[in-house]
Amino acid sequence: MNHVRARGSGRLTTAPRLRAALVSIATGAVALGATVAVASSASAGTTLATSAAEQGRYFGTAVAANKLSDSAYVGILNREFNMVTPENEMKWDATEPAQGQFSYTSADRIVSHAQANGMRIRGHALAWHSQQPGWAQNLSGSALRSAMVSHVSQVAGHYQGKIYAWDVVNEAFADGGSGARRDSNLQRTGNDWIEVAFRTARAADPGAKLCYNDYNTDGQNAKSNAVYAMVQDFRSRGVPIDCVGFQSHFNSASPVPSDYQANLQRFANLGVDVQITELDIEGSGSTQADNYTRVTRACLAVTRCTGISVWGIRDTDSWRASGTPLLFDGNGNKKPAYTATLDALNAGGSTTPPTTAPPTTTPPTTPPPTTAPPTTPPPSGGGCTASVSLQSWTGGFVATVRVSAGPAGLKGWTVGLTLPSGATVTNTWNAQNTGTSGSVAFRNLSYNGTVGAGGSTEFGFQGTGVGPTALPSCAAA
Ligand code: G2I
Repeated sequence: MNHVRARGSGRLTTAPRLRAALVSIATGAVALGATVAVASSASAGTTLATSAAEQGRYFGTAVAANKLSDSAYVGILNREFNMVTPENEMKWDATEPAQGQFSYTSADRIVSHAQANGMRIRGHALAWHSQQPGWAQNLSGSALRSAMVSHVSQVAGHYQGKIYAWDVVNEAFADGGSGARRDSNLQRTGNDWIEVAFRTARAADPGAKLCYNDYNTDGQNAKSNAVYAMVQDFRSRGVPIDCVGFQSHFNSASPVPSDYQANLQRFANLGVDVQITELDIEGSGSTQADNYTRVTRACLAVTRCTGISVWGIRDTDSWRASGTPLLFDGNGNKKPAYTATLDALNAGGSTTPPTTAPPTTTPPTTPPPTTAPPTTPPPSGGGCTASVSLQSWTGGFVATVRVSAGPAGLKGWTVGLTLPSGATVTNTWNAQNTGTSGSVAFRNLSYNGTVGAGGSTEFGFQGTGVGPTALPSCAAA
């Protein structure tokens, strides 16, 4: 059975047919053989990026565009990291300094650098009470709401297809025990501003994971409980949210919480990815190193923790440089915290080797039964299967379709889907559709037709009306 890990596997409490559609739908099943248990062995990664990749994670950093001319900085960046977050360049004040006039030069420099060096990009941040341009600070009510929607749509649209995950909304909850939303001009436009931002971002860049990002939510407390309740509510109502970012700015006054891992896990259990988005830990030496170890281990222990980003490269690059919170010193030398992080990545997650000897079994003395080869033709579908996961809301949906190759692999594929009456495809990515209602066919593009044996690829589409509930068909080209 296909396992759909894509967004949209969240619970819907509306119509049963929608609920049914959330279950992975597969057809044309091809037996893929026995599951192979992969034991994770000790590895010898020598950089943060490669060691994290061996654990199925990324390792990222905040990047400042004006440092891309510093060769020492770029040398470390290119060697150690495979995800970048523009530290300030994608914020509202940077990207829309005058209303309706967009300025992408600095952010584009970072995006180009990342793309040229095989790094992915976390977008930061579309809607935030802070670092708003002056003109937005002076707006309120529906004028501000429209300006926010336009901003989210324009910026996410500009970077459509280039962003791994967007911090759609940043820091929207109050500190302390109230569990309330933070008061801000955005909050005063109405409590639904957050979900409106997420829906707008999804429409503008359906392929990006959409995250809520905050600080002081790293352990279980009133603030993180409030975020948790929001994410749970969004998932139940089909508001498109895929991930939660935990900034993880730590120091002695705000240490790594004892329930850090448990807190990541409870969010992951809501069906979202979790990411450590702005990690820095003030201090030095082995104390700092131990804290980095704890954070790294916590992420590795949570399957849906997809990666870790630190908030800068060298201590001198940090927004709080005097606290020396990063992995490299001002001269670019690796600190004990670096070695501890790398070691924790290389040690992997819950891979403690068994201490008991494996049971010794006497080999069977009778020959194994010989089974005749199956006489039934392989299931239809020409060597591929397709499964759909849906993100639905009243009046619309986003469908993510996973195409999985059978044992022969694929050189091209076509997925057929029947849409319920009244549904229309408005936007497709990573595939070309023929038809927009009724029976719709989706064909691979030039870059994703070839899929190795047992491998898979994803495409998606957005539509109005109710999303598909019928089984998709899949055929190899
Ligand atoms: O404050 C740490 C981070 C907390 N979470 C959200 C992040 O976006 C935030 O990043 C920091 C940047 O690291 C700073 O670099 O956000 C600050 C602003 O809220 C950034 O500081 C700003 C200064 O306030 C500006 O005066 C300066 O022009 O950096 C700008 C560019 O250097």
